[in-house]
Amino acid sequence: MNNEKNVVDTSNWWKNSVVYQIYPRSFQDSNGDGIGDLQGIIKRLDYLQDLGIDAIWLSPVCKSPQDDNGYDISDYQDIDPMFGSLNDMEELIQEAKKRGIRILLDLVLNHSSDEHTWFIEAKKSKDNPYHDYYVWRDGVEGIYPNDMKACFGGPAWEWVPELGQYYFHQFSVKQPDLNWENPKLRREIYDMILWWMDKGVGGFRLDVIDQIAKEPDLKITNNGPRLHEYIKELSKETFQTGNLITVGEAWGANTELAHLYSAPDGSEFSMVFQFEHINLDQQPGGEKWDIKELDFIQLKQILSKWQVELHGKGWNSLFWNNHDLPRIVSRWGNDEQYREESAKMLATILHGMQGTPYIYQGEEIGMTNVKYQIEEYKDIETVNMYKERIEKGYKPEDVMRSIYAKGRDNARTPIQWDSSQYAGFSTVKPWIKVNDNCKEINVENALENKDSIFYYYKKLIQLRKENPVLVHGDYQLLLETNPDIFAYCRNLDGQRMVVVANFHDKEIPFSLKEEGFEVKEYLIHNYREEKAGYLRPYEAYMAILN
Ligand code: TEU
Ligand code: CA
Repeated sequence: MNNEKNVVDTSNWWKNSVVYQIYPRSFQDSNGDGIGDLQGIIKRLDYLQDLGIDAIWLSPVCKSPQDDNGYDISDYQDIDPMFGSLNDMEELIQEAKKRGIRILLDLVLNHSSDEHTWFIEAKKSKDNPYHDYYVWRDGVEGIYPNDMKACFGGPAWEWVPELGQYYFHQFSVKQPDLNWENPKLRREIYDMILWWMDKGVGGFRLDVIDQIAKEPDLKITNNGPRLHEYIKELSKETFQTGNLITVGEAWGANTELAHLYSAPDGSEFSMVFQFEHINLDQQPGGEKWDIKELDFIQLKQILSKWQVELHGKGWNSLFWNNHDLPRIVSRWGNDEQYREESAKMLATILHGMQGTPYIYQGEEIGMTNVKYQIEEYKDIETVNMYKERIEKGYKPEDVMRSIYAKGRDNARTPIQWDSSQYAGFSTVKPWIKVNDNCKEINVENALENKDSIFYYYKKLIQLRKENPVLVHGDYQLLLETNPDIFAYCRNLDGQRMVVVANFHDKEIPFSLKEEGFEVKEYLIHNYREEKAGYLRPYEAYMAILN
């Protein structure tokens, strides 16, 4: 076949790629200390190659006191001994490459650890050359520069008595914000990134990148006035010199901003993670812990808006999960009676869209949320929030309900490789408790069952490689007001594909024919055959139309 669309466009290799996210401390322990590590990842590369993914996004493995599980970096050019060494990292990059897999690093550039030498120096005196690497305000102890709050609780300002100054931190006290206004700091960051590129990494995920241009005096956190100026400079000095995939985390993105972030001229990133759909089960004006029922029609509208508005003008990232979010099968699927069906249904909706899909570790076997005792939670966000809300007088059972629904540790329990005591993750008690359901839900079982969620994901990844309509086709939402069905078309050069999904646990009368469509070929289907005139609970498929 000599179809122009099938010519591999290597400069945009990430357009038909699927990225798998690894949270290293929970993936695979190799040395029996109960914490996942780089050698553990190397051991599991064959599994990932079998799944068919193109790249791995590694959550941070650089040197860190682990106040926020590595999102507090004390040396950007070294590996934390907990995870291994620089040699292990180089081995991982090479071993992954042999299997056609690229390694993306997580760049945490908004803040460093307070144990970074930059900060240790910065604290020494106001005229230390590193002082201006961070954000300081003169003041008086106890009278904060303003009332800004940190993401993980408490004020966003921390007093340093030796200097008579406060430093600004959007996250924990141990995560001082870096001062992007300082060109010396920016240059130092670019050199660090070039050093990693030289080691052969395939790209980067940029942590809270929309917060680097903060203006604390104006109480601006994300989307600061100089944000895109900084990103364009960063991109030009680093990424644009390589054939990389870059994805910025941008909680404050809307579709217009995404046109800048993911501009086809490559002036910023390949794409961004946006969170509009992720916030839909949160009470307006509340925090993520203030939960409400998902409005399904709104979910369809939001995801469809992003599809339509970025088509030809930018590029979407597609995800339900990451290390900060609850497990999607528990959140918007059904993790009991219809775990397999609903996990596949959610995957079908996402992988049918235009953009680069991300699979979070364990999603491909339908791992679920957990309900632990409060003492068993490790995440700084969860632990601090629990304390804060209990002090404010919330009922413990209500706080726990929020944690079960939204706590970040839902995503951070060890990967369930088999049914042994510690799920094949480790030979000793892991740093965080294993989900009890590892007896049934595990990789070993998934690989033995040809109808498993694992093989469904494998097929979805393959379909993106084989069907240009999935990569390049435009998007059109169908049945907009239908309260149960998520359906849309993708079109490319006269070829038409349809995705149909029943989002709920009841049978819905539905016939594609009556909607005026005729199936030529099913590409994938989470039930063995059709039931004429109906969609069964969580039934979903992709089909090429006549
Ligand atoms: O998360 C960004 C962020 O804003 C989170 O605090 C998010 O609001 C929260 O997790 C939602 O529950 C990034 C990283 O993904 C996260 O793991 C880090 O803790 C955070 O930045 C600080 O680096
Ligand atoms: Ca280990």
